Amino acid sequence: LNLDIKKKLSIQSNASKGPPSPKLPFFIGVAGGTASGKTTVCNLINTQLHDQRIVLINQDSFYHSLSDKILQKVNDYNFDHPEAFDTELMLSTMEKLKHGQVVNIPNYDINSRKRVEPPRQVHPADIIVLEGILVLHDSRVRDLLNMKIFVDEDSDIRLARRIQRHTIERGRNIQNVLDQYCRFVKPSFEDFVLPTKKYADIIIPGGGDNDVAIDLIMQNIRTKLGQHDLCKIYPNIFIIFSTFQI
Ligand code: UZR
Ligand code: MG
Repeated sequence: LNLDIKKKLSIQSNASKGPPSPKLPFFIGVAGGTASGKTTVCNLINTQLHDQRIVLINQDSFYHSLSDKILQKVNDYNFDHPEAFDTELMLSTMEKLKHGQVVNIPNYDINSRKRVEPPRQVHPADIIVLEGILVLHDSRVRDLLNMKIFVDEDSDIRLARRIQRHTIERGRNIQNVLDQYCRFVKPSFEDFVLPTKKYADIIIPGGGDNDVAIDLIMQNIRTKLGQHDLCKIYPNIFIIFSTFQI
């Protein structure tokens, strides 16, 4: 039996030789309606995981650059529709990050509604947080995510926050904000954003103000990160444990 264990262990040690496998990042997706508290949740995750290499990426960076023709009728443009985003580019960018490559994240200028230079260069990290209203919409993007979060908040609270954000902070006209909300933001939320809630691993009621939910998520991320790392560094660890049980 002793010989058997030694033999098995020597197989294990041989198997673990060779170049160390590159560390795969842990992907977290944070979705939810406009002004639901997504950014607050992402900032809390970022602050609490400061001991890790963590990168935040916003889906807004992948908005299509609008042509001057479309800009002439910008009030008729639906920024809350899945097709408003360059999802192919977002997907390929995430895949590159997964394989440890440096990527360029487009720099979307919310005032001109165009991509501007220079893009943001992002190096591979331990944790990548992807935030946006529709990050759970595309199944290929969902499949890349190790943890899917949906931030839930009452529609009236979200509307109140959105009015405040768009009028006071961005200097827009209240009538225009309300028109856009009723024509595009609300219907697209119901048609495209809300249906992605079913894909979430975790739903946070009360947005970023839910301390208990944030604590639970942090514990879960740390546990999952530990498992994620162990499996990557020691792919045979579970076989070694079972060997000792003989
Ligand atoms: P959050 N958005 C703009 O207001 N202007 C743009 O050029 C691009 C996007 C808005 C978009 C969406 N809607 O509701 C919101 N509109 O940004 C998503 N109209 O961002 O989740 O932070 O609210
Ligand atoms: Mg936000």
